[in-house]
Amino acid sequence: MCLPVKRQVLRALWLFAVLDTGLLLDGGMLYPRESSSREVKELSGLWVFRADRSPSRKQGFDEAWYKRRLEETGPVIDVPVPASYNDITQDPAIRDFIGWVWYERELVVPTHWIRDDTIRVVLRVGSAHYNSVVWVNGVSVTQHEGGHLPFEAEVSDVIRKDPTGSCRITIAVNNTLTLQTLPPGNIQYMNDRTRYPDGFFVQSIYFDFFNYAGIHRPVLLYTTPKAYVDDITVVTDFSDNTGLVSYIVSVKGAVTAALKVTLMDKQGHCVASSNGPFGVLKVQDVKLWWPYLTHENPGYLYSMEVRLNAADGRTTYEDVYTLPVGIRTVNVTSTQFLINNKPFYFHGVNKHEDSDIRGKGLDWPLIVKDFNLLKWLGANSFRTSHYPYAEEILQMCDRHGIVVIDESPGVGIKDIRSFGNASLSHHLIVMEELVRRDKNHASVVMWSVANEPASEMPPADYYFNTVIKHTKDLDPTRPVTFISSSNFARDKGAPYVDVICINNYFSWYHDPGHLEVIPIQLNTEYENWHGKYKKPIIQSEYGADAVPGVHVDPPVMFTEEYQKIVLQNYHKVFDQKRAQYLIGELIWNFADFMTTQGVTRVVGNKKGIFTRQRQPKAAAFVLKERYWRLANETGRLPLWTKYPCSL
Ligand code: GCB
Repeated sequence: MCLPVKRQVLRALWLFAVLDTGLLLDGGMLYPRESSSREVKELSGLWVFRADRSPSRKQGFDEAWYKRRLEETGPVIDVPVPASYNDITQDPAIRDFIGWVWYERELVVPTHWIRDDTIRVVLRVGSAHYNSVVWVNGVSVTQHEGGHLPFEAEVSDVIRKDPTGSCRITIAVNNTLTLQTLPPGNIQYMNDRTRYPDGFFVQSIYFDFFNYAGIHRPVLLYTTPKAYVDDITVVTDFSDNTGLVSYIVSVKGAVTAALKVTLMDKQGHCVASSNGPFGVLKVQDVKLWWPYLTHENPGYLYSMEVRLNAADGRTTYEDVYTLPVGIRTVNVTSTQFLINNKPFYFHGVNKHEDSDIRGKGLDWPLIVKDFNLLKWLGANSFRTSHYPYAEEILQMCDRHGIVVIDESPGVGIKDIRSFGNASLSHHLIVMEELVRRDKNHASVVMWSVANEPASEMPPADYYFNTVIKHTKDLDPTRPVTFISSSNFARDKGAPYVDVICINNYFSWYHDPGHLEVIPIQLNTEYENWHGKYKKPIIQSEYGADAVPGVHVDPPVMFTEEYQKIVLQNYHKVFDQKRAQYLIGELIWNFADFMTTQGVTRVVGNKKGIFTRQRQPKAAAFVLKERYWRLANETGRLPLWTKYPCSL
C-alpha cells in the first residue's frame, strides 16, 4: 500500500474509533455561525443581577427566584455580560463573593422562531464560572459544571409556550470550588469566635490567579433546522502538494439525510468536494497552514461548507454550516516538534484571560490589542495557562498563525483528596469537552492536561496516566503533555507525555537574588530530564516579578533590571539547548494579572513583560529583540514583517 493511501485509511479508522471510545458526552458543540439556515442572536449587554448573600447562599433556590422577574424578589443591579462581576462595583463583598449569584435577561424572540416549528432554538453560554443552572421563563433547561467551556440547551418548546415570544433567561452561577472541581479549592470555616466574626469562611485555592466569576463569555440564542449538522470532525494531512482533509459529519433529527461537503479556498473557489457523512477531500496545490513568521502567508484557512438535505417523514430541511479548516500536520520526535514536517521552535508566551474591570470577561478591544502585541513581540505561540480560553481567541490564532498549547483547567491539583474517582471522572469529562470544542482548530497543536499537579503523590500516577491515555484516545493526532514544576515530577507522569514541559523560577523562588545560579541549575535540570526520557523539552514557564517603574542597578528583585537579567541568563542556556532538544520557550507571563491577596503579591502577579494595561516593561524589549532574531534564524519571514521597528 503506498503511503498516502495507508495514511488515509489510518485517518478514517481513527475517526471511526473516536466515535467508539466510550465517550462520556453526547453530541457536538459547533461554534454558532450564521448561514442561510441558521440565525444568531447575541445577548451581550446589560443583565440584571443579585448576589445571594443569605448565610446558606440558598435563598434564591428556596424562594425560587427563577419563577418571577428577579426585581420582584429583591434588589437588583445592572451588570455587563460578558464580564466577571467582581470588579464592577465598589462593594468589596461583591469582589470577594463566594456562592450563588443570579443573572437575568429579558428579550422578545422573533415571531417566526415561535410559529415555525421546523426551527430549533438553542440557548448557548460561552462559559460561566463555575457551576451554572439555567431557566427560561421559569423552566429549568440545563445545568453545567465547569468554568471555561460552553454549554447549551434546546429551548424551542419552552419559548413556544408563550405565543408573544417573550423570553426571560435566568442563570444562577456559583464560584465555589471543591476538592473535586477543576481547578480544585476548599472552603474553610473559621469557628474561633474570638478571632473571626460569625459565619466567616475563606476559600483556599492552590493556583495563582484571582478566582474571577460570573458569565465570562457571550450568551447566544441560535437556530438550526430540526434536522441539523450536529458535529464535524476534521483531520488534515498532505502528501507532496496534495492536501488531505478527512472528515466525519454527524447529523441529528433526520430520518433520511444527504450531505454535500465542499472545500473552498479564500477566493471562494471550490477546491474539493464529496458526498456523504465521511470521506477524504483531496486538495491539489494545497496551501498549508503555517505558523506566524514561518511563511509569507501564515494561517491559511479553507472553508468547508457542509450542506445537509434531510427529511423526517413530514418535512424536508436544509442546513448549512461552514467550518474554517487549516491543513497542517503535527509530529514529535525525541528532539523536535514538527509542523508540516519542518522543525518548529515555540518562541512565545503564557497568558491569562485577565484585565482591569472586566476580569475574565471576553473583551474584543483587549483581544485585538493582545494579538497586536504578540505580533510586535515576534511571538509565534502561546499556552492557554491555566484553562481553556474563549473560542473567539482560538479563531484569531487560526487566522493569524499563532500556535496554541491548549490547557485544561487542571491547575492546583495538590491535595491528595483531589486524586479520587470523582475528580478523575470530572477531569475526563472536561478533557472531552475541551477536545470536542477545539479539535478542529489548526492552531491547537498540543493538549496540556494539567499544570504542576502534585505528581509525586502515589495516586497521581494512575490519575494522570488515565487522563493522558483518554486524551490520546480522543485525539491521537496531537501530542499530549502536562506541565511539571521543576524537579518534583521528574519520576512521575513524564513516561506518558509526548513533550516534557518544565516550569522553574531559578534565582526567584529558589536562591532568590542569585542570578548567577541560573545557567548551572537550568543546565542540570535539562540534562536530567532529557537524559532520562529522551523527549523534547519546552521551557513552559520562567520569569521574575517586576514592579513597573522600579529601577535599581546592580539589579535587585522586583526591579525591571532584575527581570531583564533573569531572562537573559535563561536565554544563554536556551541557545545551547535548542541546538539539541529544547523546542520552545514561553515566558511567564505576557502581562501582569490579578491574584488572591498575599504577602508575595503586590496588587497581583507582576511577572508580566507588559503591565496589566498592556504597556511594555524593559523585559519586553529584550524579548522582542530575541524573538525576531529567532524568527529570522528558524523561520522564513514574510517580507513585510522583516523589520519589526517599522511596524
Ligand atoms: C507557576 C504557576 C503560575 C504562577 C507562577 C508564579 O509555576 O504555574 O500559575 O503564577 O508560577 O508566578 O509563581
